[in-house]
Amino acid sequence: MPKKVDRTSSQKFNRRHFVQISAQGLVGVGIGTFAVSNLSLIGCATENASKKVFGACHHDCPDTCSWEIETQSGQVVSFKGSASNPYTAGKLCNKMDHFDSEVVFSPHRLLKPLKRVGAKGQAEFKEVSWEEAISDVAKRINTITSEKGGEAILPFSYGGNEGMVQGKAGRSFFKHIGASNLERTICGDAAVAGIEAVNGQSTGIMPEDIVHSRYIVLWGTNTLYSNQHLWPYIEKARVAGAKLVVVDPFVSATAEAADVHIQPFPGTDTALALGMINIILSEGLQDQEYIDNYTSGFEELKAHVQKYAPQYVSEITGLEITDIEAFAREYATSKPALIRILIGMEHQSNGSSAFRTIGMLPTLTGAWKDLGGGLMHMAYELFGQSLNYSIFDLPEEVSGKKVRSINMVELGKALTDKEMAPSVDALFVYNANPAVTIPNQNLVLAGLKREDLFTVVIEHFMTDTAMYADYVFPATTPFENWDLFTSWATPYININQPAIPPLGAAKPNTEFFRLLAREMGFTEDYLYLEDKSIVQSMLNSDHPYLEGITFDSLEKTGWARLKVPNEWRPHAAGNFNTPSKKCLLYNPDVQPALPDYIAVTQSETDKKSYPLRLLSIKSTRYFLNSSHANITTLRDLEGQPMLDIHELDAKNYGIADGDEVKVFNQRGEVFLKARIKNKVKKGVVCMPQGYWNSLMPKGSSANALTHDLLTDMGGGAAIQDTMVNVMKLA
Ligand SMILES: Nc1nc2c(c(=O)[nH]1)N[C@H]1C(S)=C(S)[C@@H](COP(=O)(O)OP(=O)(O)OC[C@H]3O[C@@H](n4cnc5c(=O)[nH]c(N)nc54)[C@H](O)[C@@H]3O)O[C@H]1N2
Ligand SMILES: Nc1nc2c(c(=O)[nH]1)N[C@H]1C(S)=C(S)[C@@H](COP(=O)(O)OP(=O)(O)OC[C@H]3O[C@@H](n4cnc5c(=O)[nH]c(N)nc54)[C@H](O)[C@@H]3O)O[C@H]1N2
Ligand code: SF4
Ligand SMILES: [Mo]
Repeated sequence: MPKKVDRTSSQKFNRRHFVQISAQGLVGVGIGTFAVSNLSLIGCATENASKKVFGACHHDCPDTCSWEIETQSGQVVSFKGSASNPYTAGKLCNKMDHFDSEVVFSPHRLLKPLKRVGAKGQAEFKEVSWEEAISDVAKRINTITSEKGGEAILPFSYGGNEGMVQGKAGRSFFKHIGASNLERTICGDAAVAGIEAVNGQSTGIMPEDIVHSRYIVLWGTNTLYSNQHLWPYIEKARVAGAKLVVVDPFVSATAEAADVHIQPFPGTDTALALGMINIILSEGLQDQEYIDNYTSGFEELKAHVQKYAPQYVSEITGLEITDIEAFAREYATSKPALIRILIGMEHQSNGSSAFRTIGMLPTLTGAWKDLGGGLMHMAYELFGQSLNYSIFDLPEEVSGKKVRSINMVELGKALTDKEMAPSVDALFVYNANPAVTIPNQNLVLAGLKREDLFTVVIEHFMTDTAMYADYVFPATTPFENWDLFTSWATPYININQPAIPPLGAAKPNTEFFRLLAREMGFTEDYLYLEDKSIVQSMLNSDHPYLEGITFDSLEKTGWARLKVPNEWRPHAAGNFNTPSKKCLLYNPDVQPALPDYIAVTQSETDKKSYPLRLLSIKSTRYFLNSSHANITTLRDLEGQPMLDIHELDAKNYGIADGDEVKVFNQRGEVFLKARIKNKVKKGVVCMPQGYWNSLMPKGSSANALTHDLLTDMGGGAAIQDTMVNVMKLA
């Protein structure tokens, strides 16, 4: 049973999952049971020589740090960031500095397949062999597919491993069996849909070029925590005279470090950007020549923004008119002016429109013409264009198979919907921890509790999701497997060579699916691709961005920067990725054709019951989403989660700084301490996302409150469109 966590004892955080060895011979999961002795495991390696291998961080993080591992007689003797990579510059972040001891060789790591023997969610398992476990899974899948069809099976994987090999594992297998398709939209899709609606693609300027910028807007992104390796470049620009503006409804660490912090109400950026356009156009601050040459729909936009007069925008955003005007004027008249957008801001019902509108600003001012001017967003399209993905090609009858799609944001609904035909009867979770990270947590947990749901989890740790599994399989870490890492926000590519053999009975994700395919009697070659050959094949490309970058060269250097042109000004002369090559200020192919500020309406009763807007953001410095939130050292450094509340709201509720409070709504409740540091505006509260439910009082964390509403475009998660109430605990 989830025990009430004594939050004064860090020990408890680690011990939570470890069920006592019972008289019936059940084994506990964790401490001691599968203890990995670093020395005993790798001490038996036969290799005596010293070896250096290259790798990279597998996390869903824009930085994709390069690393080097040295082994001696098969033992890891050194693990560090690669100093040769100028971007990540030999520094891993505080979350990953001790990845070797805190994850790879953690005594809590899962190293044996486990079979459930207790009730769902009780984390009572017994160790089984791979043979037995795979055979059982195969039988169950065969039964389900023959009775209900492949669509009764749902793969659920996300960015826990971003590798081209371990991240994409299982995709062909699930296509082959005709499983339901998972729409993987929780991170970035809404942002990208917004930018694509204007520019046709999301690649903007390259990260290092921010040093040339003299007016930098970090719009809805917490660079100091979430994109740390960009920060030194921002500092360089500041030393050279750049002004730094942060737009964020929360006083993030980055907002605190900025020259100017603009603090709108959550989800109102579309109105703010439309208001800025109104001011820029009415004051004639636009670059009309650039607009005339490289855009379409200018007149429609000009007419549209009339209604976003400063007064109206001030009412929506809660910003002073003078601040909105100053921001618009400074942005339009400073050169080079750069807007850095990333992802966090998309998690609003109007989130995609916010990106879309902000995406128009550099076009209207002609900022794209300057080196260091324009928009900085993603970089993954560069890899999509240049790598060779043909190894993943499937025969038409497999790839073209029509199957239903299930949006990952709506996992709770999909698992509990009684009308759904066929019902989801088997769930495969890997590279993800949905019990913590998916909105409407209690609905997700209700689904995971279903006795008739067969759940398989592949993991490093006994996560809150794995606790509900019927079978848990131990996964390797990047120390133990091959991979190739592209990056979603930099032009750097990394090879990942295994440094040591898999620990215990851990296997790469890919191996799990090869074993399952074999057990199910499938013979198709595309189900048996070898990890190393995937890396080799993807690099086998003559695209100019990959000139001189080969499997052999990466084996020697570890990383490489794509050979994109040195002076990267993608839209200095238009050249947008739209059919007309123009930036689409008005886009009739998208609904609505012009972005508008549209807020979610609440019923009058709900307004009274849940008057506060909740932000649950990745303000954690020591966790990466829910990853690492189980590691005592990092958890201690991060401290307890706090609810930020404005002093006037606190006063209203009779809450003092440090009081224990309950935050609640229709979906759930979360218990934590209040912090009154005015990091949010009146009417807004904020708590961190990432803490494991099982390590929180009464087993629930931020997503117990969040809404599983979708964003306006891109099928993303409007997680931050959540209303709550707060109560002081006696
Ligand atoms: N330390 C750490 N680093 C991480 C992660 C982590 O969990 N911890 N997660 C990784 C992942 S998966 C991702 S996607 C990236 C995300 O990196 P970012 O895009 O930087 O995303 P977030 O930290 O979610 O949000 C950034 C800021 O957006 C603000 N925000 C929320 N709503 C709004 C809004 O309506 N308008 C505006 N203007 N701002 C808003 C939040 O208050 C927050 O401070 O970070 C990655 N890096
Ligand atoms: N309230 C709220 N919710 C959010 C967000 C928010 O800002 N607020 N942010 C959202 C965003 S942007 C994202 S990206 C999602 C992230 O949500 P998830 O993708 O669920 O991310 P993690 O919590 O990091 O879980 C990744 C898991 O993968 C496991 N893993 C790592 N490597 C491997 C491997 O090689 N094999 C296997 N089998 N497993 C591996 C890790 O141990 C970890 O448990 O959360 C979203 N949820
Ligand atoms: S989490 Fe991000 S910053 Fe930290 S090591 Fe990994 S890629 Fe680098
Ligand atoms: Mo993300």
